[in-house]
Amino acid sequence: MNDLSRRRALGTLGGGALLLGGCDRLAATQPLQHAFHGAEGLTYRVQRLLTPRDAMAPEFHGADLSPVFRSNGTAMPASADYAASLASDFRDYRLHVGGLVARPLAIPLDRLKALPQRAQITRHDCVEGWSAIGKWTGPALGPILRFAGLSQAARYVVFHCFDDFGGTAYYESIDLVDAFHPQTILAWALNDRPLPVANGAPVRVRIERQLGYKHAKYVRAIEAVASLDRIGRGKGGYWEDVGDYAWYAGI
Ligand SMILES: Nc1nc2c(c(=O)[nH]1)N[C@H]1C(S)=C(S)[C@@H](COP(=O)(O)O)O[C@H]1N2
Ligand SMILES: [Mo]
Repeated sequence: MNDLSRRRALGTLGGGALLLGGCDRLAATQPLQHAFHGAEGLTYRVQRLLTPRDAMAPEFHGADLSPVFRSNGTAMPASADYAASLASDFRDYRLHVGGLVARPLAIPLDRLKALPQRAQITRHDCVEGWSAIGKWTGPALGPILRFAGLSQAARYVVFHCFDDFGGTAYYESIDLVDAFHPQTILAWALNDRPLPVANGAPVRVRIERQLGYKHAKYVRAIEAVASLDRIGRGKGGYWEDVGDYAWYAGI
């Protein structure tokens, strides 16, 4: 797709009602992560030296797809809001993009599907020791942030989810290197079908260079922030705060 048609497709974001003005321990499979546990900045810098952060995650072929892409963590968010939205086939769903942006967005599902799409067959690695290969389809996150007018002050992107664990909604965050990585997409399809509820319907993020818990399911809102200090307990994600997982979970 050339720049012009990309801009046109993104232009559709501006129309109509759209613009308004929101696991357990680290497994032995991650020795590096584990060794530097507690020295987050160091892990991050070491990883940066070992692999360029903009390198692509390996992509696979149709023949490699796992027969079943298992679900992990929440398989059905318990909130009444979510149930109502699911019952209406997510017709009332809006992906909110806010925080440090010039133009907050509320994007309906059909608009997300009308944007330029990326499809990728990748391997998902969960720290609990399982992997699965799936095909994910959705728009890249970067152009959406750009369209929203991401502020110069923004350093991180936070994903707020519909599901909660004992009253705390699941959340995750990434830096702008991952936010603008071409394989970071807002997936609404798994294996060419709308995302099953167990895998995060209607929208889940794919951050292919990081471990499974970073791939927030049931995304309700995306918030651009300058610091993670005021998000949850400050470590940038539900499991980071509660389970002491590493914020940077590069693979
Ligand atoms: N909102 C939300 N996102 C989540 C989770 C969750 O429980 N809630 N679990 C995480 C973990 S630990 C993994 S491994 C993957 C599992 O994705 P799947 O259910 O599609 O296999 O989602 C991640 N994202
Ligand atoms: Mo996981």
